[in-house]
Parts: sequence; structure tokens; C-alpha cells
Amino acid sequence: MQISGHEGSDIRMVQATENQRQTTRGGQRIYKIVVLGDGGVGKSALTLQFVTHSFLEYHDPTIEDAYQHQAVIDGEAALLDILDTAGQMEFTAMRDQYTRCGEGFIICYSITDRRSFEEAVEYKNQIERVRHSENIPIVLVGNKYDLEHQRKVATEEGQSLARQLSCPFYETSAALRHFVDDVFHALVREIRKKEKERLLVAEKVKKRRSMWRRLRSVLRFIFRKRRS
Ligand SMILES: Nc1nc2c(ncn2[C@@H]2O[C@H](COP(=O)(O)OP(=O)(O)O)[C@@H](O)[C@H]2O)c(=O)[nH]1
Ligand SMILES: [Mg+2]
Repeated sequence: MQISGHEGSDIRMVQATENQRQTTRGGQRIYKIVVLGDGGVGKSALTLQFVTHSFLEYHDPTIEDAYQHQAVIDGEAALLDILDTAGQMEFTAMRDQYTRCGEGFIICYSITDRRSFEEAVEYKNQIERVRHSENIPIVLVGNKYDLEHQRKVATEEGQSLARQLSCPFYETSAALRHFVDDVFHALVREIRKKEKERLLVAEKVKKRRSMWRRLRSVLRFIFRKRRS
């Protein structure tokens, strides 16, 4: 299946930075997802498996692309804008931009690459730095779990880091398409959950404000009566 270009196809390549602020298209909720992680961990393989159901042995490591994919998650339609990032962790204006605009992040390491695991926490720090918040939806992924004989990071270490980051965790195989959908679906669930939490807080603040306003007008009324 082709990923880019054709109108009418439900999978289209989209501009990485355009439309970042848009959250609905044609009345459908858009989820802006950014895939982060060191080079070679399988960010592109994971994204392409999710979007095209195919595994590419080679994908140009310098290419940074965005894909659009439609899915039904927990019975609710979702349009996923997925940015498959490339390059090093350097703090560029572009990185700053998509870290600011992404609603949810997949932080990916390879279970065969210890350094990529150690860097995972740096990606989380980068998000917190740019967003000034610890409450951003994240899913932690240890990819290439089919390469068990080359394993350098224990499953328990991944679980423990996920507890520290307060996020869901999956060991995946992009090669075998194991737990690929689960990762993206879990991230959409995280975004929805945090969105609901934010709405509830906003609702509470609104209620408290209106109660306070009513109380003030009652007090004003009483004082006026006493003066007259
Ligand atoms: N065995 C195995 N190889 C993988 C897996 N995911 C990616 N790869 C390979 O790892 C290399 C880097 O993958 P790529 O997706 O380009 O990494 P990226 O730089 O993070 O985008 C490629 O040769 C992929 O074929 C996986 O789950 N299992
Ligand atoms: Mg790539």
C-alpha cells in the first residue's frame, strides 16, 4: 500500500509542521502523535507497520515523515497524525516546534541497545522542558523483542522506567507486528484520559467560580438592604 500522495486514500503523507494546531478535520478528532527515540531503534519500522501493515528491512534514517491513519479505538473513530522523527536529539527549532504541538509521544528504545534505553528518559525530559508539564501522554516502547538473543535491556528495567514516567509500557516487534497496534491505541487512550481529567478540573473551577459569584451577589444584596 502506498503511503503518500494519493487523494481519496485514507493514508496520506501530510506536512509535518502544518496544521499542528488543528484538532479536528471533517468533524473528526485528530490525535497528533510524535514518535521519538534514538536512531536505529525502529521508529520508522513501528510507524510503517502500524500504517501499512508491512515491514521494511531498510528505511532511510534521515527521513522525517508524517502519516495520517484512521482507526477505531474503543468504538470511537480517531484520525492519527503520526510524525516519525529522525536525526539526533539536538535541540533544533523544528524539534521544539513538534514537541510543543504533539499531543502524545511514543518514546522508543531497542531492547538490543542499552544506550537507546538510557536516552529514553532524556526524551521525556525534553518534552517536560518544552511543555512545562509532567502530565503529557506518553507510551514507552522497547522494540525488537524478537531479537531475544541480543537483548541488553531486561523487561523489568523497561517496566520500572515506565513506572517512573507514569506511562504504559510495551515490548514490541515491528518485524513480527507484535503489540504494534497496542502501542498506538494505548497512546490515544492516554490522550483521551488526560483530556477528560483536564475537562473535569476545568468544570470544577467553573462551578467554584459561579458559586463564589452567587455568594458575592447575595452578600451585596444583604448589605444594601441593611444600609437602606
Ligand atoms: N529484528 C528486528 N529488526 C527491526 C525491528 N524494528 C526495526 N528493525 C530494523 O532496525 C533497523 C532500524 O529501523 P528503523 O525503523 O529504520 O529505525 P529508526 O531509525 O528508529 O527509524 C532496520 O534495519 C529495521 O529493519 C524489529 O522489531 N525487529
Ligand atoms: Mg526512521
